[in-house]
Amino acid sequence: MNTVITFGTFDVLHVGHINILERARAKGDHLVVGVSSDKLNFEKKARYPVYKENDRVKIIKSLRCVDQVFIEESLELKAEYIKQHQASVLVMGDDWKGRFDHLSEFCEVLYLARTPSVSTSEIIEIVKSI
Ligand code: C2G
Repeated sequence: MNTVITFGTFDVLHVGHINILERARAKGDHLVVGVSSDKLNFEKKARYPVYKENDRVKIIKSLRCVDQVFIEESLELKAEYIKQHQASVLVMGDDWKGRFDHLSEFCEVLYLARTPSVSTSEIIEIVKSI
């Protein structure tokens, strides 16, 4: 089995999320997704996601391209998660370029181009303004 692992908040799911998950899955034959916890998001972005972690997990789990989902409790545990899931590839969007290069001692590290012109924060702003 060639396991690919990726991480994200995946709040207010949009096509950019689907694109990266489908492209990540195509790098192997089993895709494991670490969905970041509400607490981790608050620490990272000083706000809670719109959708709660259990709902975000349920949504991501329901996607055809996703095989397994767990909650990412800390940004610092990536090496442990990679080993635990025996991942051979880590995929991240290129907004994280360079940030996880040190993990190449455990698996291949790939940064894929983000989908332009769509983001959760922009969707939140649009909805607020309606
Ligand atoms: N993404 C993308 N194109 C967009 C928006 C997002 O390819 N237009 C990708 C991001 O690059 C990321 C994934 O979708 O790889 C999830 O994005 P976020 O939910 O914004 O995740 P983030 O808050 O960056 O959390 O441990 C790392 C974090 O958990 C990543």
